[in-house]
Amino acid sequence: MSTLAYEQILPTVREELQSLKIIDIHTHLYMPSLGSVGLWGIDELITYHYLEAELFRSHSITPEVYFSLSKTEKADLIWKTLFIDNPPVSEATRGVVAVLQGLGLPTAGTLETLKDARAFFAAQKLEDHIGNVFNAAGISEVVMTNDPLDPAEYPLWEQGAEPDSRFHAVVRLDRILNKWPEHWSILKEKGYDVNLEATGNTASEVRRFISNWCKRMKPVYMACSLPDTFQFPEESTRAMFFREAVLPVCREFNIPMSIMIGVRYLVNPALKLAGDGVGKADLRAVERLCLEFPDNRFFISLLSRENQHELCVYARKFAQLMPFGCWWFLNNPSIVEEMTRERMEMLGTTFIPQHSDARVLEQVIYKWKNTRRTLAPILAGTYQTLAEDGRPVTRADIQHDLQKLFRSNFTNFVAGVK
Ligand code: RAT
Ligand code: ZN
Repeated sequence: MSTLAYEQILPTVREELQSLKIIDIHTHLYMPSLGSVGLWGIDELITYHYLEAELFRSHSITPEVYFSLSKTEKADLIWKTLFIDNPPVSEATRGVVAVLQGLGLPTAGTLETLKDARAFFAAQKLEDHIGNVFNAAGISEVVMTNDPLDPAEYPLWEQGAEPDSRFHAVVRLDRILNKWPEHWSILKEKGYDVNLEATGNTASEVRRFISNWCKRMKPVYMACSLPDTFQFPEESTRAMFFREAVLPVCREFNIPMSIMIGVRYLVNPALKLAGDGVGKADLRAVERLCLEFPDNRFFISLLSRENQHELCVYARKFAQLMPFGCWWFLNNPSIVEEMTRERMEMLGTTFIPQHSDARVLEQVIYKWKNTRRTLAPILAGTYQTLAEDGRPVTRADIQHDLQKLFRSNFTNFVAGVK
């Protein structure tokens, strides 16, 4: 294949990014057999917790009154405040506009627009709609977040929820690892010999519980979000479960553990899901995990912008780390640009640039549109500099790298091959 002239590089990257089918490696979307756990539609899009946080900056309603409203009333209020009374210029509000546009719907800031969107979604059949949305977003598969202690979800798995090849499972361990006092009794009721103090057989029984859920869900990895104060090792049930239950099960099933560090949970509890904040983490905990468990692999995403450079350095030291995504408060073009440049400069193409974290099905449309738009000039700039330094690139080079970044870095890391 012939090498690309300097000015062909950006359009070629754009074309290849456009036709690429991406694997979305972390979402809160659900296969249809998990029923109402999966959110979709205009009212869910408008009441996304990223937008709820923005409502309270532009409207005097208190969280208490807001959360007592019905879903439709909440959506009406947010639409009026953030889309009619103000132009939707923030990242999260603009996302709703991009979804409407992506689905061919009107986008103006009027009440009519909301009515039209409601009518459109009311007419969709979920099964076909999922296919249309995946197509519009340019994704082939998504990875779910499946907590075996989520009361809305686990009974459906126990009844044998039908798998769907477009949706991969993940055993999410937040309730066990971060909220043991509130959840140990559920394991006890299910016949596991555990106690609140996590003594006696508790660790081995937690291991048996997680292992049974891996058999049932066939996860591509296990995952947990962790506070900015996360330490390892430490005197805690969490550290003990990591060492004696979670990481051994990862090795047994040959799957990675995903650690997402840096959340300050419920900084403002009144805001509920929208109430979490961010804090800088101590990455020595990650260093110690890598040293103590060289046979485990870790997907890793950090919430604090200040931790990103340090993570790149650690990834250069420990090949068992796979940095992924620009998570949550970092998923804004200005920060995505900075982080992705830094990662490419320090790690080449051995990372996963982004995941959507979509909570509402149609969000994948705007999140992946934004990622493609932000990343194209960054990737092209890298190839242009390389060409200036004497190694012009071909279309095949670009295809090779995009396949790695958005597909095979994930599939290979999950399978444990390089
Ligand atoms: O981005 C989000 O929606 C957050 O609320 C979290 O769910 C985070 O992504 C997580 O997986 O913990
Ligand atoms: Zn998430």
